[in-house]
Order: sequence, then C-alpha cells, then structure tokens
Amino acid sequence: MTDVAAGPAGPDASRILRDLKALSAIGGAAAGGVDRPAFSLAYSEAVAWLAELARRAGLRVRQDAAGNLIARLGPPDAPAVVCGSHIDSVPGGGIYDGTLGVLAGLECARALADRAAGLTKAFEVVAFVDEEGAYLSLLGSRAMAGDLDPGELAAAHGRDGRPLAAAMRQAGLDPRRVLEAARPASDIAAYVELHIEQGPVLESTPCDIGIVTDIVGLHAAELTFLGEANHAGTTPLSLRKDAFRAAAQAVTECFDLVESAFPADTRLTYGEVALAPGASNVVPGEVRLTQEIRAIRTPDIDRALAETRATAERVAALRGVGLRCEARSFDPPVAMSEDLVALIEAVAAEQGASALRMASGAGHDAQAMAKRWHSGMIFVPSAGGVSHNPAEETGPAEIERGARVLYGVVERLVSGPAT
Ligand code: HGY
Ligand code: MN
Ligand code: MN
Repeated sequence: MTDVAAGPAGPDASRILRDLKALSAIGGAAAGGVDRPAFSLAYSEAVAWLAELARRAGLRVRQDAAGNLIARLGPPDAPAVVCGSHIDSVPGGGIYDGTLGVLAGLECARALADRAAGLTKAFEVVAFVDEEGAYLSLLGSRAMAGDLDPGELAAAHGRDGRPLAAAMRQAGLDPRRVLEAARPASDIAAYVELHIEQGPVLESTPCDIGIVTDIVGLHAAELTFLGEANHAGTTPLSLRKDAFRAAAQAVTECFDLVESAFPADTRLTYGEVALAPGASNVVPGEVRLTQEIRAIRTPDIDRALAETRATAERVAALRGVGLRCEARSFDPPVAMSEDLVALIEAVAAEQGASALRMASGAGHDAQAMAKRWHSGMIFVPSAGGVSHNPAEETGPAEIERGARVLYGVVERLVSGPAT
C-alpha cells in the first residue's frame, strides 16, 4: 500500500454531526431515535436527501437495481474504494447505527474532492438497502456481492406479511431486476465501513477504536407452537393445550441451556412473539416466535440450533402441543481481510489512536461485501453499550477519531496501485 501525505483538510467531524442531526429528522420517532425501515416513505425521503447531499459534494449519484444508493468520485473506469453502511433502521432505532458509516464516508469524499482528478482509483460511498432486514437482511450488500438467490427474494416478506416485491414496487423499483445489482469483482478494490460498536466492549477498555477481525454468523428461524384455543374459565390447567405456556417454558429452558453450555459469544434471542387468538379470556391456541442464534463459530451455531430445537420439541410434547420450526436465513460468520486489519491498525497508530482487535456481535454490510472483496471495519464506542434503542449515542470526539482513521485508510487505498 502506497504511503501518501495527508490531504490538507481531512474530514470535518462537525459536518458529520450536522448531517447526522439532519438525517435523524427523517423518520424521527416521537420517543426519540428513528423508525426508518427499508422501502418506507421515510426511507425513500432519506435516500433522496442523501442523494442531494452527495450531488452537492460533487459526486455522481445513481441508484442500482436493488435500491442501493451509490455516490462516486474519481476516474469512471478504475476500480473503486468503497465506504458504506446503511440508513435504514430497526423499529425504535438509534440515529447512529449505519448512518455514521454512510455520512463519514460522504465526508471522506468531500475531503478527497479537490484531488479527485489525480486519484488512481475511484471512491464510492454506498447506502445499502435493507441492512436491518425489514424484508431481507443485508439485501443491498448481498445483491451487490452477487449472493442472492431468486427463491429467497420471492419468499422475503415484511413483519406484516407484505412481500418484498410489493414494497420495492411501491418504492419505484422493479423487483425482477434485483440480481442486476451484482458487480464484478474487478469493480471494487476494497470496502471499509465505519460503524458504532453497538456493545459494551470498547467502553470497558482504554481503547479509542475497535478493528473488526470477524463478524458473527446468524441463524434466524420461526417457531410456531400449535395448541388448542379454549375457554379460560372452564378449562382446568391440567387439561389445556396452552401454546403460550409451552412456548414460555421452552424459551426459558433454551436460555438456560445456551447460557450454561455454550461459549459466551453465543447469543440467543426471541425478539418477536405473536399469540393467537390473543384475548384475555382465551387459552392461546397458537404462538409464533422468532429465534435468532449468533456465534463466531459455525459449529456453535449448528449445535445451539440442534439443542434448542430438541428442547423445544421435548417441552411441546410435554405440554401436549405441536411444534413447527422453519429456518428463515443463515449468514455464516465472516473474517475481515487481514491486510485491512493491519492497515487500519497502522493508520490508527500513526494518528495516536489506541485500537483493539475484536469480533462484531452485530451483523453488517461488510460481511456480505467480504464474500467478494477485501473488507474491513472500524468501530467507535457506543455509550453504555446501548444500540437498537433511541438512547444509542456516540460522542463527537469518538466520531471525529473514527472518521479520521477511516479517512487515513481511504487515502492510502485510493492512492495505491490501480490494480
Ligand atoms: O441485527 C444486526 O446485527 C444488525 O444491526 N443488522
Ligand atoms: Mn442495526
Ligand atoms: Mn448497523
């Protein structure tokens, strides 16, 4: 990697903070934070806002067939160094998750703009669509990396059952063309993503930034306990086929199992639950749960999946209810590029920022991009380790440090040999 003198300006953190604040108003929730799921009206408004911001910064802007927003600077035919993340949010999300990586990337573009004519590589900022999986987790980055199959696109749907295709059409996109968003390996030289850590690790150390070595794998499934709706007053407890009682016991036993018999990086989450028919005087006849299992090692995910399933089946049988388990998705654990880990570490050291190599417990667009391109991630601390929550926060000094390291890495990469 070629060493170049730092540009005169570098990234201006106050502009990133200003942009974060402006973006947080689009889809801003009454309780604070944002509600900006992919393909919603608020999301389309945010994409239009970002496109305008990027145009004003002198970038060429386009939306690809999946709905990713791509803003580009530098030679039209050279491979690009890409910075990106996402501007969609979970329900009740915070204002930094994803947005920081996109807006810090845009600020790097502003800092590079004067030198764009002399760059050997192009520079791109990408806002990937539906990272959070309102319809299909990592949709945009997986589409770009050519890692989607038509079957899962056809099956993808929102929490309310609305098909992905309908949501895309409403947002002005043609769902039949999503696979056209795939880019050849030669298009992209490297991918670098700045993101908030979303956990408590960095804050508990004296380190300024995290350098991601691996991103956890994630298995998502839907469990449906099938009992019998009955009268809540006349049916003795011993004669019920209570789907919720079975689900509650199974959930408790599965947590005990994972906590006691698996490595500490194994995570189990039941994040959505729906009871039917859902009335206070009716024994629940059906309970649907989402189950997420995450771990750094695939064998831990496989074993947790098998053992939680056996536990749920045993409890269901004990309670006289049926059980249906349906896998929804599996994203395997992914390692980041060792070259980029080393480069980020070197840049941080030059800038006097202390760095910690760490695994990411959250999923990121970088894990999809890493399947086709050298990819790396920089973490900045999350106050109190809180994320996916309106209280999510990262301070100005941390944002500035992360943006400077990102810019230092980008400068090296865009100035290096064009191959
Ligand atoms: O769920 C995740 O890990 C990420 O925030 N999309
Ligand atoms: Mn998130
Ligand atoms: Mn994120």
